Amino acid sequence: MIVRDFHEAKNTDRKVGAQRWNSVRLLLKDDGMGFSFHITTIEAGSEHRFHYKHHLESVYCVSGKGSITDIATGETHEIRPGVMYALDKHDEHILRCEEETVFACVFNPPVTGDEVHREDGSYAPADTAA
Ligand code: 9YT
Repeated sequence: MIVRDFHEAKNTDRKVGAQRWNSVRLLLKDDGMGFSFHITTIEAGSEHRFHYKHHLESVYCVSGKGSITDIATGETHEIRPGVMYALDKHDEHILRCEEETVFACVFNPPVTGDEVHREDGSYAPADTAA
């Protein structure tokens, strides 16, 4: 069994961040679960364009307020606590957070821990360098 405390993990290199977001990766590829599990916090008043071309991701809003726009369809959905979105088609999207917003996120295949967003908003495939 693996047991980890977010409040401890956030003070280690499990916490990564870039422009106006941070993410505490509670499970990574080397944990052998077949997915990674992250708690992501996005700053109030920020907007992010992501496109996980090589990963499937589902995201559950724990707290905060915002919206997500599906670039392919132009549809915008409200994000509030209790809402989940799943990027089942590797959907390119824009995430806007009006308030600081906290998400629980799962990636398949799992993130290794070294990924940073590339110019196109993606992370590298799991079997190549970040
Ligand atoms: C909300 C969202 O897309 N989270 C993605 C995970 C985060 N960017 C990370 O851990 O890299």
